Amino acid sequence: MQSPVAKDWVTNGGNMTNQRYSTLKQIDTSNVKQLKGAWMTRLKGSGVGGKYSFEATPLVKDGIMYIVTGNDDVFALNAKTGEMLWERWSGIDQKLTSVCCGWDNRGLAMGEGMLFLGQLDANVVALDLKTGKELWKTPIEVWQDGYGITSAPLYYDGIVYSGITGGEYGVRGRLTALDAKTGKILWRWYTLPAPGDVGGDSWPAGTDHYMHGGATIWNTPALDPQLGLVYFSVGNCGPDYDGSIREGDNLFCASVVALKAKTGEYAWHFQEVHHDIWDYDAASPAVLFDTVINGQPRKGIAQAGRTGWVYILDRTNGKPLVGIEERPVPQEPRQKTAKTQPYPLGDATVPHCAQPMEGFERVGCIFESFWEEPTLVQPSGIGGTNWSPMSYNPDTGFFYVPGTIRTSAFARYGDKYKKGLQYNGGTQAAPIGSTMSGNWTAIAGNTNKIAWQQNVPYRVGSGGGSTTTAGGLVLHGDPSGTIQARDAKTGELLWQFQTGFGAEATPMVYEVDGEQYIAIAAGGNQGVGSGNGDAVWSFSLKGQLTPLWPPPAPAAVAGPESGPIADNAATVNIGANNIEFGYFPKRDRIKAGTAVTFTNAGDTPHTATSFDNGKIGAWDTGTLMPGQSKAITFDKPGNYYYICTPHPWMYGQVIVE
Ligand SMILES: [Cu+2]
Repeated sequence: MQSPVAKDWVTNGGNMTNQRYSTLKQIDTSNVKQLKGAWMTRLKGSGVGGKYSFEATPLVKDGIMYIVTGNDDVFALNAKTGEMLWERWSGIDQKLTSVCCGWDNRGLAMGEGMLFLGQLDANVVALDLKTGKELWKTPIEVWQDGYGITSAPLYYDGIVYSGITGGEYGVRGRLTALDAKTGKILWRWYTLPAPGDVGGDSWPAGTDHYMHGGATIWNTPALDPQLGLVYFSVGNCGPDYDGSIREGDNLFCASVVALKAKTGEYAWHFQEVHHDIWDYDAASPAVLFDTVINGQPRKGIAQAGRTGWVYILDRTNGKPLVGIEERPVPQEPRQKTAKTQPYPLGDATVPHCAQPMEGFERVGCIFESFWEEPTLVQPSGIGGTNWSPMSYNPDTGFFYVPGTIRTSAFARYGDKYKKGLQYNGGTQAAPIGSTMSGNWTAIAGNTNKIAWQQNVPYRVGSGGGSTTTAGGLVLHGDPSGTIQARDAKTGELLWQFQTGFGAEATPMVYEVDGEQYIAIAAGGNQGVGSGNGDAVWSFSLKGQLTPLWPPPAPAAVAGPESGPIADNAATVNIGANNIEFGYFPKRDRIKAGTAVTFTNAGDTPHTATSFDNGKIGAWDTGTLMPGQSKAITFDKPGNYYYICTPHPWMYGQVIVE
C-alpha cells in the first residue's frame, strides 16, 4: 500500500497517496493508439436505472478485479478474461430517502483477506475476499436521519477509515475509524467541533447549528505512514446556501484536515472557503506528493476544490507550499459573509466570473455574495472540481485536474432543520439556456500554474477523474462514453474508444501474466445525464474488441432541453420509473386555464418551483413528500420553466397556449 503502484491496484487511489499514478509502461504514448478491448463484462443489471451513477474505481490484486456499483453490489472478476467469480448483492432498501445526488459508490478498500465498503444505508461492511461472504456489518449512523456513505474506505494497519454523506440533510460530519477484524468503531472525529473543541468558536455561541452543519466526507482519505497522519477533504456547510444563522468561519466545512492516524487526534487543518454559502465543498480526494520548491525537498498535499483552484499545502503542518493570500470579498451582512477568502497564487482551472444573461440583474465572480435575488456566479456550486479525483505524475510534476464549467444562479430562501429532511436553505440551478462544459488542466505541483489545458464538450468534474502512468499517459473517461488517453506532457489526445455508456468513473491500470491492462467502469452519471449502464471494460495491446455505439449525448445546455413534448398531460410525475431526479413528462403543452397535478412518485422529497431566469418561485408546489400531489393552474399563455429546489439539476417546462 506504500509502494509505487505496479501490477496490483489495492486502494481507491492506487496506493495511500491517492496519486493514481501507475509505474507500468508497456502501454505508452507510442503504442496507445493500438489499444482495443480485452474484455467487457456487464454486471447483471446492478445499478441500471436513471437514479444511479457508476463512479467506482476497480481494485485488482493477484489477477482478480473487485468492483462495486451504485447499488452497493460487489463483483469479483477474472482480471484477464472478465469472467465473473463471485457476486454479493447488497440488498439495500430501495426506498432510501437520504441520497442527495444519485445512488453511487466510489469504490472499495482491501486488507487482511477482506474487502471493505460503505453503503448508502450508512453501513460499513467487510466481505471475504475469496467468496464475497459478509463477515461483519457496522452501522456508523442511521440513514433515516440523513446519513449515507458513497466514498471508498481506506484500509491501513488494522483500521478501516470511512467518510459519511448527508451534507444536504443537516447531519454532523465525521471520519469514522473501525477495527478491520471486528468492525468495532474505534473512534470518530467530528468535522463539526463542539463548543470548547478546536474550531468550536467558529460557530455561533449558544446554538446547536454545529450539530447540523454538514461538513461530510465524500472521498477516500490519504495516509502518510512516516508522519503517522491521515488526510481527508471535507464538504460544504449546511444549510448550503443560507449563512444567516451560522455566523463565523464554520470549521471544518470546505477544508483539508489531518489527524493522527492511530488515535484520530487533531493535527492540522486548512480551510479553503470560510463560511461557505456556495456549496463549495472540498469533495475531490486529497493527494500526497513530494516536490522541490526553491531547491528544498518538500512533503506536499494537494486538493482540487469546487472553487476551481488546487490548494497546495505542506502535509507536515497544513501551511501553503506555493502561497495562498487572504483577500477581501463582496459582503452581504444578512448572509454573515466572511470578510476575506483564501486566494491561491497561480492559476484557476475554470473561469472565475459569470457571463451576464437576460433577466439577471446580479452577476458576479467567485465569492460574490447573494440573498434572495438569484445571482449568477462562476464557478458553479458543483465546481470547478467536484467528486472527480485528480492524479499526480512524478515524472512531469503535474496534477491532472477535471473541471466543470457551469454557472449557478444562487438564491437563498432559508430552511428549518428537520431530522432526515433536506436542509439546503436555497438553490443553485444553472440558468435555462446557459452552457455547461468541461476541461482537463495540467497544474504544475511546484508553482500551481497551468502547464496545459484542453476543453471538452461535457462536464467532467462530477464523476470520473484522471489516472496517469509512467508510460507518459493521462487516462480519463468522458460523459459521451469514450475512454481517452492524452500525452501527459502536452495534453494531446492520443486515443479514444467508445464504451457504449457514460464513462464517468476513474480508470485504473494493472498487469496480469506480464500484460498491462487499463480498466474503467462505464455506467453514466445521473447528475450529468450520461448513458446509464453496468459495464466494466478492460483494454490491452492484444485486445480484440471493437467500440460500441455511443449512448445518448448528455446535456451541454441547462434546461429541459429539446426532448419530446407531451400534449395536455394533466399529471407530471416526479421521480417515477426509477429515475429519482427527473420529471415525467419533462415538457408538457397545455391549454390556458388547465390545472397540472405534480405528484411525487419517488422516494425523496421534491418540488416543482417556477424558475424564470432572474426569478425563482413565482409559483411553487412547495415540498412534496413521497406520494403527495399539488395542482397548479396555468391561466396565462406562455412558457413556464421550473426546477426542483433541493435538486437544482432537475428541469421541467409547461408550455401554455
Ligand atoms: Cu428533487
